Amino acid sequence: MPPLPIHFVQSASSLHQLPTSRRELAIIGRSNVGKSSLINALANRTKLAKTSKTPGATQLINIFELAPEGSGNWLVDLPGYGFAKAPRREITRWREMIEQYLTGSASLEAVLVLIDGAVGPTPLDLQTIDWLHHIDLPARFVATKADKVRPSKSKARRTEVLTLLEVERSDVLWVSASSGLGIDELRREILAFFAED
Ligand SMILES: Nc1nc2c(ncn2[C@@H]2O[C@H](COP(=O)(O)OP(=O)(O)OP(=O)(O)O)[C@@H](O)[C@H]2O)c(=O)[nH]1
Ligand SMILES: [Mg+2]
Repeated sequence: MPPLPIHFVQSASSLHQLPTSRRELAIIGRSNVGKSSLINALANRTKLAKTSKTPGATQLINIFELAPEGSGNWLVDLPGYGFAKAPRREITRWREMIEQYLTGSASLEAVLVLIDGAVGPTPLDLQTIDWLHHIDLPARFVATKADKVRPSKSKARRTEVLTLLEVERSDVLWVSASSGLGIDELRREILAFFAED
């Protein structure tokens, strides 16, 4: 499976700054879960989306477009939630920006919800998933950092993820931006998502 041909379009701090698109798929999850790294892995690039060891790397709505230019097929990288070290005012501003985008974007049709596979679903993850359900936004679950889960813990962690999310095995795709596990499968799913009429 070739890398996804993705280019950066623009950053925005508000929904109103964005041009119209054809279809959007947003990536959400805790700060540091690996959202931006996943975009880089999908594109097989290292610096397309900004990543960082410390949480809070992504602070704006970042629009990436699938080729060709002007297709209007957007992969949207968002700031993470649960970044407790930022000033309270910043946290509120980010939350409002993300919520405004997720509830207000007309062409947003689904979200990839990233769960840190090395940590397991947190209460804040579960709360966010409930809220996505509440606003009727279809979610595909992706467990990240599979390479960080020790083989001896892998089975238990996979079961824990399914139990806490209350979903079936096929509802969670395990990936690793480092090893490449699951990346081809996700590329295929994303292409299929944008290929629909
Ligand atoms: N081992 C391992 N580390 C990963 C993986 N994906 C991301 N990381 C690391 O996790 C850290 C956070 O990655 P980011 O992609 O910046 O996370 P993010 O979700 O975009 O974070 P925010 O922008 O702060 O919300 C970085 O140090 C990455 O190198 C992975 O699959 N395996
Ligand atoms: Mg990021």
